[in-house]
Amino acid sequence: TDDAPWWTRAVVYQIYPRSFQDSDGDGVGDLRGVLQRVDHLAELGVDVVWFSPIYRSPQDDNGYDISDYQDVDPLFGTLEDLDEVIAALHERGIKVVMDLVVNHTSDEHPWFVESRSSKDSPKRDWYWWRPARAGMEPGTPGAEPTNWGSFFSGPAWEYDEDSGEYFLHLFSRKQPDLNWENPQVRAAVYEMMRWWLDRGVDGFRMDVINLVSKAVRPDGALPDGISHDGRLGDGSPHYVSGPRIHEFLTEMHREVFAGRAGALLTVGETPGATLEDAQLFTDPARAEVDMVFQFEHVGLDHGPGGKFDPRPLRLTDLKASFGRWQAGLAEVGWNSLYWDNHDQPRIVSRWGDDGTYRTESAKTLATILHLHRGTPYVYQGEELGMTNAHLTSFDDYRDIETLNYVRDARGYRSDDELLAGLAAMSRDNARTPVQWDASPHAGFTTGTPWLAVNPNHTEINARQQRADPHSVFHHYRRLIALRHDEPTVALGDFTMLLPDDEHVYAFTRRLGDVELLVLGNVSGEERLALVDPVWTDAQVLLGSHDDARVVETPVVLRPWESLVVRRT
Ligand code: ISL
Repeated sequence: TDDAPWWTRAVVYQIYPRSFQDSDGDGVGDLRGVLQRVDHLAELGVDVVWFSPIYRSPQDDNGYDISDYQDVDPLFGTLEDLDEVIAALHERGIKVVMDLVVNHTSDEHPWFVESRSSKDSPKRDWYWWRPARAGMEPGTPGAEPTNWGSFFSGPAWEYDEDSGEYFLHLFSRKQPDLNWENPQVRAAVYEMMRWWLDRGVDGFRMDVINLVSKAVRPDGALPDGISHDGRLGDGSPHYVSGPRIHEFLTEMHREVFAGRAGALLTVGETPGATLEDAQLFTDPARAEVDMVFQFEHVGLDHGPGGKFDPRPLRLTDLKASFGRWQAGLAEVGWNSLYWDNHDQPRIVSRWGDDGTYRTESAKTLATILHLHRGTPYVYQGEELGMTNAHLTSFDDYRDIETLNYVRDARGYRSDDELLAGLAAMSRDNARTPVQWDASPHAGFTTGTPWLAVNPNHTEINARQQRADPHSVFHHYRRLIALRHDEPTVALGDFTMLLPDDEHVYAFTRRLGDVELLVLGNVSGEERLALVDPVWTDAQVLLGSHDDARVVETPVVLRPWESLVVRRT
């Protein structure tokens, strides 16, 4: 176990800078704000901080639309501020991972400005320019080169009148897709990545990296997707983990990481990736990435109408999914473990109870996740048990995915239905400012926050929780310490128990002579867990309820109670 990579014992903390801490009163979080809060991160004990994008950007998608990869947006500060942040984190033994958004740039990036300037531009081929569908009048409905829909509603093609051609954008029309078929594009990306590593960063979280290879035909055409309404089709089979994706990642590894890979952390964000894809992406022998963010579990509560039509989670589905990924990446590869990020609703509201049992359910969901085999990710505020925003009006939302969806869906869903879908699933739920204290705007800003602070900050905030040993914060701190101190958490084998139980999540981890049992009651009622009598009188390492106890079998679990038990 001594030769296992360092990140098997590590916990990563994600900062979404816009909502973390504002230092200058403009209502938007910034890098000097991060400096004010490094002690919070050090006390929590995390090993790595991943920063969502702070690069120059028109902010159409909150920085995931980049116009200069090698500068900091004035909204967040300067390159010098970033150097200070990196130094302050390094001083505390915390590594820094940058977001790498290279499936697309902003339409205001000089590369795209040049590419758009003329059909003869030397950079024309850096993006996906295509003529109208054969026999159709350019710019008219249905004349797009393919029927692909964008992730952010509407077609994935934007018509450019000046040249009479369309460009591809899988996300917003201000996020044109780069053409990775062109070797100059790849070389420019790798050069930029080396520049960041030379500046002292410790790795990358690679935005939608499994979408960069498109299934282009030898004649340059892109295929239509299957369409259910005769209009927009599902193009994903033609760009999710496309034909050259492994070739590109191997090349990136060789060109950027070779020689320094051991000290770095690389994680690919891979929506739609299957377990089989992930085995290839994360097999160390192939030298692609260390781990990926897979999306299977965060899709389990999507209904027939998609993410904004949610249905209740069945715990047995979650167990089947996680159990399969644990087994599938046991021999080769590695899992990343997450509930939350800036795109997902808050876990305590989603699959926990953000009312009566908020503290207990936040702790229990955290325990279940962190005791799996893989590298856990904590999204800012998750360590406080922050809840969804509970917004009640369309005007309160800021997220482009949400706003575009509302514009489209108003034609076929009632306002009440829509508002319920957004309240449950909108990305803005995760993006309300971090709740530092009970003061106005929660200590986040002295100005007007870009997105309203959750009024529950008077009860849920970092100051209160740091002072309370029974808080969600201290539970996360203990989980992180447990991963550092107990090799079985990092490297033990995983065995799922009680796969058919709809309320109790149960599994063991084993390394050599040490075995851990994890039990979590994922419900608001008392539940009984039938476990092997060998666990009788075993020692509880960590519980959601602070009255230390030993195990009697069967175990009676109080509402939302969880236990981590150890025996040798
Ligand atoms: O948020 C989503 C769920 O509806 C996804 O479709 C999401 O857009 C997808 O996971 C890709 O996410 C990443 O790339 C996007 C950016 O908007 C997200 O914030 C980012 O995490 C485009 O860069």
